[in-house]
Amino acid sequence: LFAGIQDAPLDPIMRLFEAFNADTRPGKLNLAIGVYTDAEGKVPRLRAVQEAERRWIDKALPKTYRPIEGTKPFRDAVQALLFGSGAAILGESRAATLQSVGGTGALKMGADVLARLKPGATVAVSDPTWENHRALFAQAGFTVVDYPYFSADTGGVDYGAMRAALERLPAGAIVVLHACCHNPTGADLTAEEWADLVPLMAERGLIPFLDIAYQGFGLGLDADAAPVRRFAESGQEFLVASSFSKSFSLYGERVGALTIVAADSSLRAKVEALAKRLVRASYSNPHTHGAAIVETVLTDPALRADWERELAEMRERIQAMRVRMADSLQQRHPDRGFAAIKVQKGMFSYTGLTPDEATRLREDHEVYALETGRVCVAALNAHNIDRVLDAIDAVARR
Ligand code: PLP
Ligand code: TYF
Repeated sequence: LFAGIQDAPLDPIMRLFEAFNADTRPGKLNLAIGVYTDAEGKVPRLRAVQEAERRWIDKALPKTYRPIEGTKPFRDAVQALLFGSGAAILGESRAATLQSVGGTGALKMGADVLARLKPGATVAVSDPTWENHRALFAQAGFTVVDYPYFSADTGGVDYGAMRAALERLPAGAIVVLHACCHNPTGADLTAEEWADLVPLMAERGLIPFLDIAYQGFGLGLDADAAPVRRFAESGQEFLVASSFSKSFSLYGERVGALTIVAADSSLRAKVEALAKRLVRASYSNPHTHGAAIVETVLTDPALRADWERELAEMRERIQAMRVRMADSLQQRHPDRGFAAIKVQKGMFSYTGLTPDEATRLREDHEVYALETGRVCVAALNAHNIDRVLDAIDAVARR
């Protein structure tokens, strides 16, 4: 039965994660995986999350099944977070939101819905992108191609090349777009570029699938969702995968949501029913605990305000690490383009380190980065940053 299975490697993030866990050196430091740690190097338990959990336990509610699509307060809160609390689309009933198994589950549910509607379509992802995008859409039966995105010369987006490639895609192709805090590069489109891209997608008949896994980590909760809001205002149909893993520091609880925006409410009802049928035959009902916590924090005004404050603290802490890293490395290696780290957004940066440099960083300095040169800036803090900067300096010197 199993003999015919072909060996295939785990994706590089998971491979390094396993190597890190097996590493017995006491000074090992993981900048390879996308997890936010606080000033003391710990994965935070957010204050508002802890309070919501206490309330949840005190209520001791029965643990019955949740609706397939999640509760209405949860879905409404997700839409308000995405579209803005006073957005016109909230009253149009043309957006369906379903609770998902993290952001990954939202992408997978969206891929399964699209596979029914556009079998065999092309899915275009940015070059580079989060490792799992390609595998996930390929597994759902799509042909995955990439579009140019990152410019190593500027540390930003090569929007001209990206636009030209999108114009060449066939109508009906699905285009995966990182709404903010691009993983792995940290390079985001500008507001002007989004203003150009949104109508282009409609003109070309392309299907936008926005991935927003880091809302609040770039410029702020509203500013980071600006691309989603622009698509909503354009009237076109699109999908959005939200993840709350990072913004609530609830990675293992697997809380996310898929939002499908249709042209009108009757089409919304059709696609929502399709998504629910697919979920029913896939895992039947979503989790209770994590989503109940997120729902409480988003809907209770005091907890909401405290969460927003703590999220802002996380964002500002990352930004402070970016400034220190960029300034120090730029000064020591003015020709290496390290200054872009300061402009890049979110948890990651493409540092421009070569695979060989990343290997020496791991072997000689116990610092794990991806071979692509991606580092998780959100894992730096005042205790480890000097050591990391000296290590990068040392490997870049040879
Ligand atoms: N999309 C992107 C761009 C990500 O970086 C991640 C997680 O790292 C996800 C989706 C998946 O998020 P989750 O852990 O909630 O499944
Ligand atoms: O891009 C990253 O580093 C991660 C991706 O169990 C990831 O956020 C997600 C889930 C997981 C391991 C890695």
